Amino acid sequence: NDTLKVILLRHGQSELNHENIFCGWIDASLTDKGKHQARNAAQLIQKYCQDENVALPQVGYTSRLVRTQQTIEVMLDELHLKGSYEVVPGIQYDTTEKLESNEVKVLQTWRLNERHYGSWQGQRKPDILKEYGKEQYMYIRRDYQGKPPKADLKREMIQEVNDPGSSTGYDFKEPNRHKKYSLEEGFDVELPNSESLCDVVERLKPFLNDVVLKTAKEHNLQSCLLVGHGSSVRSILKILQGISDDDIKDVDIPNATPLVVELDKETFKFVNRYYLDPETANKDAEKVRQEGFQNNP
Ligand code: DG2
Repeated sequence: NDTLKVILLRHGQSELNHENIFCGWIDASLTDKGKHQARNAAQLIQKYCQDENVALPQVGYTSRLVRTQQTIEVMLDELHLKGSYEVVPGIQYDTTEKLESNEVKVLQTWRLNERHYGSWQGQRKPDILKEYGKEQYMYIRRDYQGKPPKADLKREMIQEVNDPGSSTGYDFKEPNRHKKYSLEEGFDVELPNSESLCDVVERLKPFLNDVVLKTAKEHNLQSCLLVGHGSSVRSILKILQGISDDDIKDVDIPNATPLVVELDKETFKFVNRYYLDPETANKDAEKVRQEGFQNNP
């Protein structure tokens, strides 16, 4: 088996996905449906690995947002695997570190976070569509260079994590209660307060090369699992498959639907890409595209 299987997944449905609200860096939890989707994704991956005679991922990656972390936790539970979790604040990571055979190493990085949706975060998609009009709405949502207006950085970066049940994850009354990104702040780059897809590609590229692919090569891995968001999964696809700035506009990623990218093990050249459940994936991708255009989520 001469290809590396990079298994990509967007997290399961979040509370804000359910409410049709732009989420970005807001720390929304998974809904029950989202957890169920994660279990289903784990089963699909297990079946695929058995059928293809590929080892299950020994290394997984998530963003620093709770919806990807919950997704991988539920998946590992479904697969009866133990996870060991570590935050990687920059791109310096010792890829030679030993992997334990009885557990999955899960590395968490802000570079896999959703695109920072600036001032659109926390706003209902139909309201933004009404305010900006169809053309601007789709330009900012899907054009490679489309960028929402900046958010108030003080409010965006300081997140309240003591109340996982709150749908926004913010505490506007006591904004200093918890600094979620204190590890990363001042580490190597300034954290964003609004991003285009192009910005996400730029922040992801070094992590993909220096950590994800290097680790795969170092340990001769057959597979790895990346759990990200709509925009971070699109960015990874763009980078690994070499999709053009123009064509990436038409790619939409549904929740918790495993997408495999096969790369040549030596050169990391793109070989193939496919969804494990293409029928559901295509149907759900179209729904993602239409978000905002109907009033009900
Ligand atoms: C969605 C993507 O990201 O929204 O930020 O609301 O993957 O974290 O649920 P995710 C958000 P669209 O760009 O698809 O509108």
